[in-house]
Amino acid sequence: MKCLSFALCTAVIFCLAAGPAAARTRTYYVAAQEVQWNYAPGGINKITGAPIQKIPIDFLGWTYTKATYMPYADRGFTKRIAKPSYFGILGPVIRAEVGDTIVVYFKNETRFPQSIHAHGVFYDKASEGAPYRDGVSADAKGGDSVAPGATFRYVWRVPARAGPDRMDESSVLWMYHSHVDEVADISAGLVGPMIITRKGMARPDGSPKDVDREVFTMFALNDENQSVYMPENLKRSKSAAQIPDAERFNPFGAFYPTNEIPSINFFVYGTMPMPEMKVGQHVRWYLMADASDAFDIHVIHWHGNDASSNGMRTDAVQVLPMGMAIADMVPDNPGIWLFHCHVNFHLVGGMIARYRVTR
Ligand SMILES: [Cu+2]
Repeated sequence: MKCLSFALCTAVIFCLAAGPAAARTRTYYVAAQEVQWNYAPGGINKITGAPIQKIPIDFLGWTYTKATYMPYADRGFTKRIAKPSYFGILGPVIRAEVGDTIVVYFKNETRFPQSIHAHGVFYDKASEGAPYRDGVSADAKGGDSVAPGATFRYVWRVPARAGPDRMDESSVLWMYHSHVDEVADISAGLVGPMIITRKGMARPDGSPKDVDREVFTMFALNDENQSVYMPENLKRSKSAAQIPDAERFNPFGAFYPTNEIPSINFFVYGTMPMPEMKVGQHVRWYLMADASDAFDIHVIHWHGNDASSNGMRTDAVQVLPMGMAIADMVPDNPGIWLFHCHVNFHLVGGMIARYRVTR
């Protein structure tokens, strides 16, 4: 009996000493910047090999003035951190483990007021990133609208309710985005992923220990008509600039649909660089849908391999506007495989990419 008590005490002391990693503050530096973004770099459909054409009529081409969240390594915003090439203009991954605190220094380098509004985590009014009448004075809500050239420090706590629940795997996907003029800001491109990992399950960088490879994708019928930069983009095309306003905003007219671009990470027709993975790896796909309009419903489908999502085996995951889903894949089938939306007009319009599995 004495021996058992001793063993028990030793085990408890060992557990207390080893314990879960101490909560930490994870600091990020993110700037909003304007970019000239080409949805079809190279101009060749990588799925068919043919030149990419805009259907039905080309008014503005494939390049638009947009905005992106760009990560930096320092508070002076001098050392830019490279994002994976397949991210396009998707914002950087912000990570934390349950119990941590996230601090984001946000610098607005665009010409319009912008913000960061985070889903899922705990914030006070200063760090909500969305202006509206809530009975709180503007002085106490500095993050709601960050002026051009200004910097704001967002603080988000990561309580248990921001992390995995019973049906979740070891990490949860949230989004963050600008919310000053929500529709115009997101349509401009200011959106990105945030990953919260279960307590005790995070590597030092915050990624889940039980996952070998993470892939992040945003499916968007990106509505450039609603972008804060549309007036500027319009000036590029004489024929587009001459279209009367009433006709320009007619969703069933000749012009409007040509600026709704079915893309994955802001790429069309296979021009997204291929995410790479190996046979047997535990791959976690984070799947997001944009909020551009009511047609942002997507059926995300993989060829070649299947996945487990929400505890069910599938090769097609559905997401609604601003929906977030996770699918875990252990590829057993090497090769280059299609990865596309199964909504027909999205697929035909360019919402298609590839991924590569190697041995
Ligand atoms: Cu779709």
